[in-house]
Amino acid sequence: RNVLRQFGALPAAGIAAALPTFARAAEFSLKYGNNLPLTHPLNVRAQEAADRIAKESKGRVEIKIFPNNQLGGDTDMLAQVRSGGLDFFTPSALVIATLVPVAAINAVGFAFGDYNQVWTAMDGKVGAHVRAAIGKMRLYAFEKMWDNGFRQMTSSRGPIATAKDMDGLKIRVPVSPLSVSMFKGLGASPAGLQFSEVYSALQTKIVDAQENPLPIIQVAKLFEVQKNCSLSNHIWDGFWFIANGRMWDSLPADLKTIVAGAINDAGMKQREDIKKLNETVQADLSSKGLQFNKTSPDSFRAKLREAGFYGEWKGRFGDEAWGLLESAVGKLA
Ligand code: X2X
Repeated sequence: RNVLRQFGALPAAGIAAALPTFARAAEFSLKYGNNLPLTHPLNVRAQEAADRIAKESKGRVEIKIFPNNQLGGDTDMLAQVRSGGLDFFTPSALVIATLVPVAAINAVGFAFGDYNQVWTAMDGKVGAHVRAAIGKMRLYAFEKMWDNGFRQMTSSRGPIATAKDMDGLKIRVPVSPLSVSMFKGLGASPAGLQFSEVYSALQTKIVDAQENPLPIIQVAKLFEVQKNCSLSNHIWDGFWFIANGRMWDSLPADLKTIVAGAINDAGMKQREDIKKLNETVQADLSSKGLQFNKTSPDSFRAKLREAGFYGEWKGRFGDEAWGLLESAVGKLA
């Protein structure tokens, strides 16, 4: 991993003499892992950030990206970024919530009406509350959250128009207590699976359905193994760009400024990419055979209320976080 850090106890001249090629390696050689295909805007913008960081740090910081679950699924990467085996990771809010429960606050069903509400909350007090909680786990969360998107449901069983159509539906959800609870509340049979397993689980009909934002359905080619897409906008989901806390603390201040500046700027551009994609992705997926339908969100909300979903999660997140969310989106339960 970091050659100079490993040999930090040796006299510098000794290293240069013994290991001339290593001496030219970056001072901080860092690994970033994520769960998305290389073509997703998250990877495109992360590579730009890595290039900018290499340039601005004059080669002192090198970030190598491992996309598409190359280093294991989300659960593995979360463990690795905690231990220091990985330096950076971008878990969805749903996924980091297995470690930092309040991080799922943005994923409360049907909370956000639009992106204005999303970024006001996540760049404001809701985001600050979550970042502080992530910090307590010895992880550093960069300020700007990256966009995953509004989650939509796809199925090979037919269109979902109202909550009734979800009865007993075998649907894959991320490994996240909130997702499982929400889809149980809607009357479905959710299975928590890592994203690395989704395509084959759909292909082999272990599950009939899944839910994800349209850009993911596109880049992960889920349209190949699904027939219908029901536009439900049931959860807004984003990625926290996080760093191992010990690594982050060990970076000199000037390098922290360079790294954070590049990553936060890239995140803002990535949000714009998703916004643009949102304008074209439905037409593209239609042309590939996915059949779209609108849904009746009121039927889902009513079912969730009836199931006690909002009351339960208000209790689990606590009054402070719930209050911050409601001040951004209005009364929820
Ligand atoms: O696993 C998913 O569904 C994904 C890609 O949206 C997340 O990272 C939560």
